[in-house]
Amino acid sequence: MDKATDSGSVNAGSIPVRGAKIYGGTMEKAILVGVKLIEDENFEYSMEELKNLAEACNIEVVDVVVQNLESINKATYIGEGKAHEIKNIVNRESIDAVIFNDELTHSNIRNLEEIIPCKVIDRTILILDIFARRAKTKEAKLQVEIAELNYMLPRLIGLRESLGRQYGGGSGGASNKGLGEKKLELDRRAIEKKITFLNKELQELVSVRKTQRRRRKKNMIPTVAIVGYTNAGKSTLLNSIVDKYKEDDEKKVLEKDMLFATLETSARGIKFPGNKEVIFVDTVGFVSKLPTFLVKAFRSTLEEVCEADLLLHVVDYSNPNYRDQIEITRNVLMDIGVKGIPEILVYNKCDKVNIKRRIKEPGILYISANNTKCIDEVVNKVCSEIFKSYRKYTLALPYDMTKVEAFLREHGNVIKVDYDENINIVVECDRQYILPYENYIVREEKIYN
Ligand SMILES: Nc1nc2c(ncn2[C@@H]2O[C@H](COP(=O)(O)OP(=O)(O)OP(=O)(O)O)[C@@H](O)[C@H]2O)c(=O)[nH]1
Ligand SMILES: [Mg+2]
Repeated sequence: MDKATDSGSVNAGSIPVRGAKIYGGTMEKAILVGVKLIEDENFEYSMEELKNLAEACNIEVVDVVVQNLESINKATYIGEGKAHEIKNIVNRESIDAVIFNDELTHSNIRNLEEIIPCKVIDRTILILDIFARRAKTKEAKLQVEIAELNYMLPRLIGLRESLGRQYGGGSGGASNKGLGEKKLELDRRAIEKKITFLNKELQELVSVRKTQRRRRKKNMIPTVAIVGYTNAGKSTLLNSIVDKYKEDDEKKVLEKDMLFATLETSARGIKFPGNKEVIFVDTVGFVSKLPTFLVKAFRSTLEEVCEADLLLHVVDYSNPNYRDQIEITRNVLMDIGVKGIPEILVYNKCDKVNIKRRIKEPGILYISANNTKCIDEVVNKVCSEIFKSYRKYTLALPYDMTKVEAFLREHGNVIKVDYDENINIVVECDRQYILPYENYIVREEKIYN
């Protein structure tokens, strides 16, 4: 069977896209290139972030080239003159790669590589590369592979044009296709097939998690999704909560000072005092200009977020660009269809900030995720939001309803029981559990405001 038509045999590495797959063992030297458009206020920050992304790929940044433009040059992204300037630096400094702060089209890459004598890479490839390095579970690996193939698909079409010309085809209709063009057509079909195949495999994996979610929903255990920019401290916060409230020694999630430490969602069920059970879900972090097809590939993982009852939005308050990071996170959340879920903003890493010099905004939690005192504050706030429909009820039950006490112990926090002519129970719980016994309520009080 032709290799290219066998959906199982094509992998991202076999597709002729120059610049893709940059991860190797040795440290490479690179130049960063950015185009600053007039209205782009976040430009400096996005360049700094590009440097971090490069370093996460084991690349040494030797120089940074910036060009101010009114609009992007369609053929070469930067101006042609600038491309020649870069060529000189590449030759002088023995540069291995030039990295652009945006997603380049295939023809951009092709035109640039005609001038610049080294690899031309874009921001998307860097992000894909980091995701590929970090992916550990089968689910994460599948999602990254789907994203990589989706990145290649539109670029193949550009490649077909150039190869078609090269092999003498392209203009004479389907019957006169050049060899290169035919090969690429097969590659394109094979990639599409492979994407469908991988998506199916992914859905099977995801369905296990869906079943778990359904069970949780049935048991009405509320879910809190911990979301935010990469490296904000989401996993650290979850670990601190687990540390403090989990009786058994449940496995911790990975927390590390690197971009995209978390690529898979992990759920941890915690029972707070008073029989208040909550599932916390740690999620993949976001970054600016996160490629849409990558978000799409991770959609199934991120579905957990769409179904959460509350979002804990963790922010690295020590980062000067924390406001942009909030906005970027909210935009990605909107893209994946999150709407109408209440959000608690948690400004983290306050230990790194001289907080007295900043004005505290109301409604925001200022914490350090590794400080246990702060964890109580977070938990109180989460509980007051999640359990806001909880009330403190005093019931006077007849003696033929003794089973109710056991039921309420299971679903609520029984504070007191005494027996006179009735069974008198004081319990904190959700209204739904008390409804069958509402005729026996003698007092109802609010717990949270
Ligand atoms: N100084 C300080 N460091 C913190 C705090 N919270 C987290 N960190 C550190 O920040 C780094 C990133 O933390 P993680 O919890 O892995 O961040 P994350 O948001 O899960 O990151 P991704 O999984 O990449 O999205 C780690 O080195 C943590 O130790 C904090 O309150 N103060
Ligand atoms: Mg994490």
